[in-house]
Amino acid sequence: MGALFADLKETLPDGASLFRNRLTLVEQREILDAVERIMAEAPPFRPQMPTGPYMINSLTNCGPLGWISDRRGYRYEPTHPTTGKTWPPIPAAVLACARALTKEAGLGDYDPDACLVNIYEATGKLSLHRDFDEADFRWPIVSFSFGNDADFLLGGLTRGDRTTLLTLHSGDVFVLGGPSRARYHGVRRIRPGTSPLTHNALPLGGRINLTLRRAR
Ligand code: MD3
Ligand code: FE
Repeated sequence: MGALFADLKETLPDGASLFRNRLTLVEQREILDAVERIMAEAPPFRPQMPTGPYMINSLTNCGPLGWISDRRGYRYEPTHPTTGKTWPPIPAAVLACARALTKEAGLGDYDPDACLVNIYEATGKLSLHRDFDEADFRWPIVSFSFGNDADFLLGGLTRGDRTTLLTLHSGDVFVLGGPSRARYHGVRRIRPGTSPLTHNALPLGGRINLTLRRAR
């Protein structure tokens, strides 16, 4: 019994819902087509952190607000740091999927105003952090994964808390609400050759992650 159904439902903490393989390959390609257009209008950049070093992954944004970082700090801005143009809109299919799944997760209506596009090269990673540049943590974050698998770490409310390793696959959608919204998390590494998906928007051996947020 346990063996047959063990991997059908993963045990996740309160407020975290992982919708495995929610997007078909066709849907993934359509969203990456939209990401490619976003990148053409809002070129990916590697932000400098307030502490000095540059981030490992490049990023861009879509939606009314975009997350940026420079020597002055982490924040949301309505315009791209180098082009000065407003960010392109969030693709309708992404918004619709995020709204459907937050509802399915029991988290009610969702009205995100920011979408961060994280671009991982084959060697990309993201150190353990919390997302707390947003005004109201009652809004969930919804994450979409594309390309190679990511070894993802979900921690607790304190940096030193033990972490759980989850592998995020292309087509997975992760909803983080409730008390899990404030958890530490990070990406330990990308697993090369784990996705059949190739696309102009995807770095060779890499991965793209979209996170929708309500920033203000
Ligand atoms: C758990 N991105 O952009 S997505 C980030 O795969 C970020 O690119 C990772 O962490 C990535 O800030 C992880 C899944 C995710 C996003 C936000 C969370 C997990 C989270 C917020 C709280 C707890
Ligand atoms: Fe994060």
